[in-house]
Amino acid sequence: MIDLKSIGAAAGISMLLAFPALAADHAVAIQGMTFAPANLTVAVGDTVTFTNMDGGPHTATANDGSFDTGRLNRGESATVTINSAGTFDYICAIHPAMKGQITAN
Ligand SMILES: [Cu+2]
Repeated sequence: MIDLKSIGAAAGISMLLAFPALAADHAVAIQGMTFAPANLTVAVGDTVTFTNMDGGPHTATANDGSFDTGRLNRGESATVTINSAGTFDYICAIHPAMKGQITAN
């Protein structure tokens, strides 16, 4: 595992200028048959990590197919990357009444 913070600190400010902004990771919990937060705004290139806190399995599956965690059992996580701008509605493929939305700018 490379520690980017350590590299940046060692190399000084010029290193920071050479790197594009680092993508952020956003956490979404799946708990009580809901996505929390259900609405999330991210930057293009950011990642979203979904963690299933429920006893039963869930997914986070974009309606347009742009991302899909696949089946997450209890305690499992999956990270997806949001590669384009737009508004992405998603559901749990196992429980389609569960809905969430990610907006990427
Ligand atoms: Cu579900």
